[in-house]
Amino acid sequence: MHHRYMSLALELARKGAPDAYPNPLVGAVLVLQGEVIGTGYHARYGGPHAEIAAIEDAHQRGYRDLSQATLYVTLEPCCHYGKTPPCTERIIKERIGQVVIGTEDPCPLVCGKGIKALREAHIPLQVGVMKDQCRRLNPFFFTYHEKGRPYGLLKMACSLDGKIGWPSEDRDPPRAIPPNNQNGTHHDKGEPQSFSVIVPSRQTGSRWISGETSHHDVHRLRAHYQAILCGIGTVLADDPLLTTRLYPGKNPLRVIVDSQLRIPLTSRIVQSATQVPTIVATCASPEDPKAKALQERGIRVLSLPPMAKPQPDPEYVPEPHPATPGNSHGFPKQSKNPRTSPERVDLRELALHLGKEGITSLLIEGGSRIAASALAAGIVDRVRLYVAPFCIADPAAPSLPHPERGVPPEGNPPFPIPCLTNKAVPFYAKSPLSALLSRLTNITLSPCGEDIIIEGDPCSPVSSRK
Ligand code: AOF
Ligand code: ZN
Repeated sequence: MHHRYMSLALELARKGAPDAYPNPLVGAVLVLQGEVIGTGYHARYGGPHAEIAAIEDAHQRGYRDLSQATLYVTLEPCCHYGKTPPCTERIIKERIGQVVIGTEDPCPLVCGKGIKALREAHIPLQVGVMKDQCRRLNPFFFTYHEKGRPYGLLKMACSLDGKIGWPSEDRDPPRAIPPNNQNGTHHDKGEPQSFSVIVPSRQTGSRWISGETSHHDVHRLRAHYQAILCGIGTVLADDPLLTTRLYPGKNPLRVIVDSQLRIPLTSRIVQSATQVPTIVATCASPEDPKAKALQERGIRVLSLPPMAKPQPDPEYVPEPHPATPGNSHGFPKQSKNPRTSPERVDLRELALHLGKEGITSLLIEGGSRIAASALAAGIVDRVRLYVAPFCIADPAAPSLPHPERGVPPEGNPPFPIPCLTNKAVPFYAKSPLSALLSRLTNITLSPCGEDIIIEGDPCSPVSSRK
């Protein structure tokens, strides 16, 4: 019985996204003698809380006496004055008969104190009904309060063979057209396609790997996130805007990781910084003339200490990857020769800093390097891949990052993964996509136009780091 009403409260809560953010999504249901007499959810940041909305709804429907009613609420009622008065006071004032709570509120202002206040008012309570679902409803809110950093979603688009772009000399290739459909009609309207190696055609299309539907979906996703992180490599290569212009929603704070302040003053990011809040995170000094020039254009320059470097090793020689004996083109470790690699922004410090500024959700977009660094820094809670239905099949094209070994250098063959038979390892089994997928858990698949969205949580040890 409890499950039925708590499920309804969960369903209601979801309607609050994205306008309730960065507050949690919360739903509430009032039940009297088996009948739902009031429902509510936290619909917008700064607006009434779910419990209050449900109480008002019951009153409007003519139910004034709630002393026999049970309130189901997905999150512990608050007991503090924030943008609204404490829900506990209202629950006590209304003399609500019983309260069933999904999960405790991790916010230090509440955190058990709401439950205590209701107990002290002698209101019968049940806590922890559908606790897991109620926690999973708010990954941003719980990650932020429990880890002190935003929830990180790493989003990338790739081809079936794990390529995230075309070789650098071919920056503007068209979207792929299968070889049996070279007359330019779109492949999702034609015959079922065989998944042999499909060579991108140069006749029509755009430079996007993912399709139009995925492109829209990314803009929708951006509207749900408070901040978006991107590396300078992507800014230099694509000159992106990183806004939600294809979806009605708030633009996230843009955070560009640019350790050496290479961002061009003519880039679209800099040009639009007076309209869209933007941070450039760097190892350069705030006194650097380039930092000053950026600040004059509306950018916040955040100078962070560089990532601690491993001690320089005078005997350093690049190691071939153990899986490719004798192959001097194996993956290098993520940091190259420590004597020559430039200072890099510590993404973990950056995430903690964003947490201190109240950022609860971070969409990580960008190239293989930023993705590999984010995974290694333990700031990725979920990976979301838009997988396009073709292969790029060009060894010189950049690939997805290896979850542990960093970025495969362009031009090198894909790494082999262990194979149970002695047969030749099929092309896909060698793909960086399979390598990344093998390090994800809780995988979900969903169609997105002609692409497939694959999501998963990075396995420990990467995700277990706080
Ligand atoms: C509830 N019900 O529907 C929500 C709660 O600034 P305020 O007043 O909106 O308070 C925000 C805090 O209240 C938020 O950090 C979280 O701890 C709690 N959210 N509590 O009882 C609700 N949205
Ligand atoms: Zn409240």
